[in-house]
Amino acid sequence: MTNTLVKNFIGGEWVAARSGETFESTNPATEELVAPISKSGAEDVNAAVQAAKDAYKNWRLTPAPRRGEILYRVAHLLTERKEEIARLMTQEMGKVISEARGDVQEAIDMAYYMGGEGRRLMGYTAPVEMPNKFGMAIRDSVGVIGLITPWNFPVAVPSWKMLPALISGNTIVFKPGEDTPPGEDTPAVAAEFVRVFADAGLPAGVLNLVTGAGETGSALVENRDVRVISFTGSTQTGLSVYSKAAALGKKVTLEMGGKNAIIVLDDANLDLAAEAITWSAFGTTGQRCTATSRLIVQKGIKPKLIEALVEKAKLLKLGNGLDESVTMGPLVNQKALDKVVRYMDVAKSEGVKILVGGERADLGKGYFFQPTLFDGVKQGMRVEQEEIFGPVLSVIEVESFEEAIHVNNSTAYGLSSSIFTENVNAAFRAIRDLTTGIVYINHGTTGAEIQFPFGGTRGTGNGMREAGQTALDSFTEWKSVYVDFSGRLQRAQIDTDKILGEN
Ligand code: UN1
Repeated sequence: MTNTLVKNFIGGEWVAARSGETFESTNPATEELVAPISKSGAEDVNAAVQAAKDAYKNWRLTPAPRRGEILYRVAHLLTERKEEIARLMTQEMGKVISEARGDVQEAIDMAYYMGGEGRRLMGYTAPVEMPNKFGMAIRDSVGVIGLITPWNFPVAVPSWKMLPALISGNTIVFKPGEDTPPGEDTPAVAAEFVRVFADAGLPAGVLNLVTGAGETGSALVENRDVRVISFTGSTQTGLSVYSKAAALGKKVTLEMGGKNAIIVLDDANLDLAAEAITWSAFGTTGQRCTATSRLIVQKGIKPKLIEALVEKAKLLKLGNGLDESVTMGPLVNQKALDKVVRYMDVAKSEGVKILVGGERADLGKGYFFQPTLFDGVKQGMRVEQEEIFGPVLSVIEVESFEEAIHVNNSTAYGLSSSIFTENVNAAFRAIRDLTTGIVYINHGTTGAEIQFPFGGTRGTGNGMREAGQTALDSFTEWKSVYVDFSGRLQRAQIDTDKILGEN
């Protein structure tokens, strides 16, 4: 892979950016080059959109079960190439290899799930008010879909968008990675993911890839032939995409930030909670939108739980994620590391106590930061409200169940939350009262499965959901169909009484 230029995939051809410009994708653990990448501009994006528009003519008419068969082949090829793609992912964005395999597995799961949807894509019929008349609502494709996806789940998250969009008969222009200067962070793995679709027999132009930075994404959002934008990434970029797309009347699916919490009540299973919190807070180096960044803990259990968490944080092994014994990789780039470092000053200025971590981890190379635990955090502090996106957990002590729920719900985000308790009544009250899109009982805040809706309330999104059946809502339009076989004019709402008893 190394040193081979990663090209755009447009109309079934791998082509360099028309400007000839490139940027570099580097390994965050070693700071070595992974690959040079094509830096695309509006002309590349527009060519990709045109290719997608041309391919749509046939793809929308391809029977959905046939489209599903291609998705099954995608699932098979991804299974075959799982290790290869996972290794490239670890090299490009740093997550440990076992997690990278899980990322690819999530796309395999989605390919099977949406492949099966090829024989469902269900609409519905309902009775109509006139005799000799039939009514149904069917899901229709939309056209060209624009995808803008993040680097933290470089295969799983694009798969949540691509697979439902494709099975529904749409064509795609895919722009991976957020606009982290100087470009995106996972273009090489995105290209290998797209190659799987091409090798599975997806017709030319149905899925197109353009790599680049912020201006590439803007060109996609601004192209009038792109009717839907599906975005996952930072709140700042997401809101800017949303407003630009809204001005052009586009449908937008947004998945943005999170400030997820685990609540631990006094009656919880302590060992289980400690293990789950460690995984949810420090897995993927805290760079999941579902990562736990707040621990809301009842007073009684707090001392023992904190002791267990400090112990576990110290046992994490930092390093290059390709080493199977490593349990925490680096942050994705210098900018992400600088942000985490800045939050240590914020914490100090807010009077927070650092129980463990709090500093860069010096491994010679790479963007490593120690797993960090903040104690004495109060609801409303910046470290409690803002998404840090690193291995940093704030501990907030509470007196009661009610206070825990209140603290959990008092952030600008609403993606996922969790509660550890052995009390079934408390568990069901929590399900009722936690105002996030995903709720876990006795399980950390990460680990959503693809057959259920994924997304959040408040500032996390715009009310849309990914995955599950709800994914189809982003990529289809409803078409209501009325068939009158009476041979005469039957006016709905007007001729109903007159016709009563006739057939
Ligand atoms: C994300 O963090 O952007 O639930 C996605 C999880 C994963 C997906 C996370 N299945 O943590």
